[in-house]
Amino acid sequence: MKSLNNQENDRIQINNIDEENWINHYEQLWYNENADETTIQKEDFKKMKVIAIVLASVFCAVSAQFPNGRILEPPVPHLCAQRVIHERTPDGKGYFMSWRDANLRGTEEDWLGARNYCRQRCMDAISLETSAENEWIKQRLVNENVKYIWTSGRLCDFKGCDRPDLQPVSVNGWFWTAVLQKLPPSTQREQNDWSETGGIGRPQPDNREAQQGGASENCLAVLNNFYKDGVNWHDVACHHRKPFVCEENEALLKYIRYHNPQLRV
Ligand SMILES: [Ca+2]
Ligand SMILES: [Ca+2]
Repeated sequence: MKSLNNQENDRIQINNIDEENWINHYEQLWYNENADETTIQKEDFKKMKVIAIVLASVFCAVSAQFPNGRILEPPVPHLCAQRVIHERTPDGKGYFMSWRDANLRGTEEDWLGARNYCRQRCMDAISLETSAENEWIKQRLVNENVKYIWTSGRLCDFKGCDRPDLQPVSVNGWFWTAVLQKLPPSTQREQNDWSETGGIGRPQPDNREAQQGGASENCLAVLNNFYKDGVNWHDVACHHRKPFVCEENEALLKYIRYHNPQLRV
C-alpha cells in the first residue's frame, strides 16, 4: 500500500484578473443580499468568503479548460437535498457510485459531465487525498467489477498554470480540482498511486494519446487492471466516458445550507 501525501496546506490558487473580478462581483452580491440584516455573523462571512474563493477558482479554472461554452455547474438546492448516498466512510462523508444507481447504470460521462452530475448534488468527483480513501475505493472497483472511474484529478494546463511551483507541469501540475489540492510530484512514486505501465508500456502519467496524435491526457482516472497492471491511477484524455464516484463537498454543502436555511441538506 502506498502512502499518499495529505498536503492540506498546498492549495492551488489560480490567479488571474478574471477570477478577481468574479470574486468581487460575488462578494458585492452577497453584501447586497444581506444589507438589511444586522446579525451577520463574522464567522459566516469568513466561511462564505472562503467558499466564494473556492467556487470562483474552480469556476475560472474550468472555464479556461472548456472554452467551448460548457461550464462547471453550480449546486442545485433540491438536488442537494435529495442526493443519494451509497456509502459513508467512518468520518461521515457520503459517496455516490454511478454504477449502483438504477437510473445511471450503464451511463458513462466525460470528466466534466461526471463532475457536473456530482456538483449539482453538492458533491464532486472523488479526490483521493489519502491512501485509506484510495484503497477503500479501489477495493470497491475490484469487488463490483468496475473497469474504471473518473476522479476529480486534473493536470493544471490552462491560464494561471505558469506558476513556478507547478513546473514542470507534467510532474508538479496535477491537482484534485474538487478541493483545489496539489498532488505530490508524479516522480515521487511512493507518494502517489500512478501505474508503472500503460498503453505503450511507460509509467503513468505518460500523455500517450497526445503522443499518438490524439488529445492530451489531462484527467486522472482509476483503471481496474486495464493494462494487467492492478488497480492504479492513469492520465487519460478528458473526453473519454466513464462511470464515476461522487464525494460530498463541504464547500458546496455550506454554500447551499447558508442560502437555504429552511432546506434539510
Ligand atoms: Ca477525498
Ligand atoms: Ca496515460
